[in-house]
Amino acid sequence: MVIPFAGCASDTSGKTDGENTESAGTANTEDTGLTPDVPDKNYSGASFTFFDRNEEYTGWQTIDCYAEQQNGEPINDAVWQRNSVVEDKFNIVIKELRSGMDMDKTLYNSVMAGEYIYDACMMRGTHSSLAAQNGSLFDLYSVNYIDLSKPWWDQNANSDFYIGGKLYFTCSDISISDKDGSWAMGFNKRLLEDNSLENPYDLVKNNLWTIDKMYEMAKTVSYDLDGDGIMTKDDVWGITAEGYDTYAMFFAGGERIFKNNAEGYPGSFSRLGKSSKKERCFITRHLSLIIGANQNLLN
Ligand SMILES: [Ca+2]
Repeated sequence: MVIPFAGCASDTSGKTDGENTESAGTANTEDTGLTPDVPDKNYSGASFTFFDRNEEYTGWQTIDCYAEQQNGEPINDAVWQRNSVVEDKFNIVIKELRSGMDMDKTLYNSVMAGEYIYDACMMRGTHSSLAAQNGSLFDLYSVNYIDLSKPWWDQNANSDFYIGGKLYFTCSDISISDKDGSWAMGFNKRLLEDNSLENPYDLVKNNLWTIDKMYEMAKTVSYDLDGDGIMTKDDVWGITAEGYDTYAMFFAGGERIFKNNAEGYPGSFSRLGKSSKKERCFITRHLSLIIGANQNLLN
């Protein structure tokens, strides 16, 4: 899995109307009382350009901001329909430019050159934070017509990415990438039964589901199935995972790298920061033991 992507808006002229329009023009007839509160205005055919990830991102290229034409694929066609409605409503032309793994550099060079060709960027978290630091992005709170309190903005992302009284990037319903990148944990019921292990659902309900418990259960079921003395793909593993799962478990456990102080700047290192060095080592070691690349970790 991948850390949820941040949708980064880089407005160039205060005409950021295309952001809050996901539901516009759809067949949704339910009146939620929610409106984007964007004034009717004719932008005389002005362009609004998304800067998106290209095929270098394999399964994570952007597919939710722009569609060239309808092709029968549901997401593509929904995007096309949404953009068409917005284009007609505001008399704008929605465009897309794509880039590979150097998006932050491409954006930076463009901004420094005064080109202002990108209006909104869909970049990975690392690129977003670099772009925020090098001055490529606007503070979303300063952009006209973006109301970050609306429910289509991810309030957790707004809160966690807020720094120094500014928010340079966040997540919203415009993207499905963060939903595609949601972490989930499954378990093998037969292995649990065969090993007379506790029911994970009950452990969760009773607030007893911990990293220690998961580790203990995983060790119980892991064994050298083919008896060759080493653990390989042909054996029974208590956990299979990939590297980024470490981060997911870290954050899902309520941990944060830092928390802002009253002035809105990183001021404390929440639970990890308050814990002793010994405790921090313990947590890190456990996460590494469980999720790490060591092939023998559960042997
Ligand atoms: Ca083996």
